[in-house]
This record gives sequence, structure tokens and C-alpha cells, in this order.
Amino acid sequence: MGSGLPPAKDSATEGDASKPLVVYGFTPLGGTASSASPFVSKLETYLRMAGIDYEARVGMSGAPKGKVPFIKQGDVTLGDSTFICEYLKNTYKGKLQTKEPDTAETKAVAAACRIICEDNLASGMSYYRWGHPKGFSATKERMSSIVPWFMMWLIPRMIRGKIMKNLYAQGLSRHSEKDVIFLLTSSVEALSGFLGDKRYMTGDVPCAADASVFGMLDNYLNDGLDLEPARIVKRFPNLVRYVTDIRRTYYPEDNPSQFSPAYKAGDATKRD
Ligand SMILES: N[C@@H](CCC(=O)N[C@@H](CS)C(=O)NCC(=O)O)C(=O)O
Repeated sequence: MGSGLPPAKDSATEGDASKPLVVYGFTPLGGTASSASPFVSKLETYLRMAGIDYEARVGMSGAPKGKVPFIKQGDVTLGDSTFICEYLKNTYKGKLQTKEPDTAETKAVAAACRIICEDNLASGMSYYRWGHPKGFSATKERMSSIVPWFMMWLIPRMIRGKIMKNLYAQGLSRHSEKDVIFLLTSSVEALSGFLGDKRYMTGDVPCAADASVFGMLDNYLNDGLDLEPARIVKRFPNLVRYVTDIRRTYYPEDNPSQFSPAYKAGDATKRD
């Protein structure tokens, strides 16, 4: 690869809606409605908001970009939640129960919400779950239910090393915790300001940006790790109401996340 850009193919923009759609990702963490990955939660929430049928598989082997979520449909294999949502909007055109923004202002709000969540708040999540001593010990404890005991010393430290390298390059871990809290709080405050009294970020009907915001805020609020991110979101009652409403509407008790062990499709959540 040298020091330049790695080769990368353009994302598929449209597929065959008559073919089964399979979504790959991680299971939920603590009390999150969907996955421990806010990006997987975003995609599953978008599928539910849009009314698209799918089948979830736990795992990331075969991920075209080395990350989850990714999907397979017919001969298409596609990674990255944003490009997957674009693909789904084209593939299921005319059948979606979501409404994408159509004015300059609502488009700007949706883009800002997505970028705030997937850049700043995603780094904040890594900072607390993997960098912060209290978060790392809680994260390790959670991992002990899925990682064999003899790998428990190695695996969490390996993942932490990789994440800390990324966080240093991105810059967040170079700040004091007080400064990190300032950055995260101002981002969450912006989301709260965009939402105001509305039901969804751009009006009465959800759009893909709502899935992004929900995936991140549900992970901030409900991952059960008792960390600063949950305290930050709780300062904004309209965001807490928003997350609660989306959980109730799209993840009712009798239809839990397909990534959750509680989901029974036949016998259990499928694994690859
Ligand atoms: N931009 C990607 C981000 C996905 C992402 O960062 N996924 C993480 C889990 S939260 C992952 O798969 N990490 C594994 C790795 O980097 O090895 C998207 O929107 O799908």
C-alpha cells in the first residue's frame, strides 16, 4: 500500500429488491435496543423505520471494508452504513415509509446530525468505552460473556490498542477529560437544538438521519456502562424523550432487535 491511498471500489448504488437482504453486525450491549455498534443500530433502525424486510447475522467475517455493518443482497456486498442507506433508498424507491429531507434547511439539519453523531460522538464513545479506566473495565467485563476466558487478557487489550491509536490520530485523546466533556456536550446540545419539540429531526416522519442519531444516542444512554456519555444526554429531556419514543415505536417488546439474543427467528439469532 505504501503511503498512499488504498485501492477502493465505488459503492453499489442500486440492487434487486426481490432478493433477500442480509445485514451483518454486532449484538446489543447492556440495555441498548439494537447493537453495541451505533452504526449497526443505525442501519437496523433505518430498515425498521423504512419498512424494509431483512435478516440479521452476527459477525463481521467477509466485511468488504473490514467494519460492520455490511449487507449482502443478490450479488451485492456493501459496507458502510451511509452508503448502505443510499443503496436502500434507490433499491426500494417508492416503497419507503421514511421521508428524506427536501428543502435546503432540512437537508442541512440532516447532514449536520449525521456528521455530529458519526464523527464527534462516535469518537467520544470510543474514548469512554475503551480509553477511560472505568469504561475499559466495564467494557472488559461485558466482553467476558463472549470472549473465551483464555483470550480475555489479550483480546480487550488488542482492541483497545487499535482504538487508542485511531483516537490519538483523530485527536480526541489529546484533550483533558474536562475538554472532551465540553466537546461532547456542545455536540449533544446541537442535536437537542435541532430537534426542539418535533417528533423527528426534520419533522413528523423519520429520515435516515434519525436512524443515525438514535443509533448513537441509544448507545450513549442505554449501554449500561454508567459513563459520562449517558449523563450528558440526560441533561437534554427532548433527546431522552426522542430515544424513548423511537425505542417504543421501532423496537417493541414483541419485536426486539434481530441482533439480540432475545430475538427468535425459528430458534435463535443466526450466526455466520
Ligand atoms: N463509517 C462506518 C463506520 C463503521 C464502524 O466504525 N464500525 C465499527 C464498529 S462500531 C467496526 O466495525 N470496527 C471494527 C474495526 O475497525 O476493526 C459506517 O458508517 O458503517
